Amino acid sequence: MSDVQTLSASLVDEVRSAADADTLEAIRVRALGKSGTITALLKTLGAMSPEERQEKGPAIQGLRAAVADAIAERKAALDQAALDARLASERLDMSLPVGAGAQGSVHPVSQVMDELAEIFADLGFAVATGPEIEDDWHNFTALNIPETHPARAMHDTFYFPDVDAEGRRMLLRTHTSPVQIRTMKDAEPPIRIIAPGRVYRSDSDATHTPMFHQIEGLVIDRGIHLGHLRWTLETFLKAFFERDDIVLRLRPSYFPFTEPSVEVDVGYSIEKGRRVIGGDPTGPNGGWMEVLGSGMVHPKVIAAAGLDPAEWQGFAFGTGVDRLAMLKYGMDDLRAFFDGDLRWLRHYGFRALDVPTLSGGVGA
Ligand code: 2U9
Repeated sequence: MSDVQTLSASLVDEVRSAADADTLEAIRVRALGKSGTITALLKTLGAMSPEERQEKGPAIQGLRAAVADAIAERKAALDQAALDARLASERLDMSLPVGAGAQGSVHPVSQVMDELAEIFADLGFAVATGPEIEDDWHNFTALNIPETHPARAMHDTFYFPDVDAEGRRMLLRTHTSPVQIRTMKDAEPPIRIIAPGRVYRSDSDATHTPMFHQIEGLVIDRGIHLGHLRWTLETFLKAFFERDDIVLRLRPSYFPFTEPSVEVDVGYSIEKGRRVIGGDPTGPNGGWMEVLGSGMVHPKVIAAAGLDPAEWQGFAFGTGVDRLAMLKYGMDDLRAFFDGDLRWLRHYGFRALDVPTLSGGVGA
């Protein structure tokens, strides 16, 4: 029996001084593994006479339990030490002020997208997104844009050379409207969404870049009319430009996906020698600026998305996010948005912690 006691004492000693998890595991395998010393002792019990087993059994079982307990205890201590070391080395003090050397800023496009999401969330709109690589059904056909429409011409749309598995032509979406088509097909009305994102058109000059950002909105419900459209856009523009004296002018227009279609102008005026959105557009040097396209969703578009146009009506609108940013924050060259020039970003960028909120003033 003293053999068992000696073995127990020496194994428990070894376990207690194991410096790391690997050493501990090696001891466990050597003692309790398939061909371990304690396992071998346990096996001898089977060959013993009942009397001998009664005498030696408790000692051998006690040895196994003592070593197993010691291993569990040591393992817990090693795990705790490892966690403490990790916590100490990975510590982040979230209460530290952002230092003078703080790097990076929020791009005006991201800032404006966040502002728009905040404003429309307050009006009950969810944000919807979809793929930038689309097929021509979602991008054109469902939106009542026939094969012969100029928007489908090669010079406007970036087409991929191959068709997809179902034989559809693939393209870079030219507007975010396919997102609304997908939502109408997937969700039950009523629907209130905005769809912000990148869109692509083969066009490039001082006011056009081949990629730009759009935001579109869609409301589908029963009994929706132009009055809902007008109120929504007026409420949005007042919140976005942070002024109450915003006046809207709705002009008849044409888009294939809306009927009637309306272009929305916003009044501007001159304040302290600068042109600003808001104020009296009929005053000296005041005027109107087009900011949005919109209209009542065409019954053919409602039907293409699988809804009954006799039951469901809606309005939709669209505008350029980059242009909204330029109007609000005073940039004059669209191309600079995508140059990645750090001096421009430092000048026009926003601090990462200045998250737009309605209560704080969206563009605070
Ligand atoms: C669905 C139904 C209708 C979205 C709309 C406009 C008018 C519009 C452009 C203005 C200039 C975007 O920045 S721009 O290029 N947009 O004028 N967009 S109505 O109409 C939709 C969309 C989806 C299902």
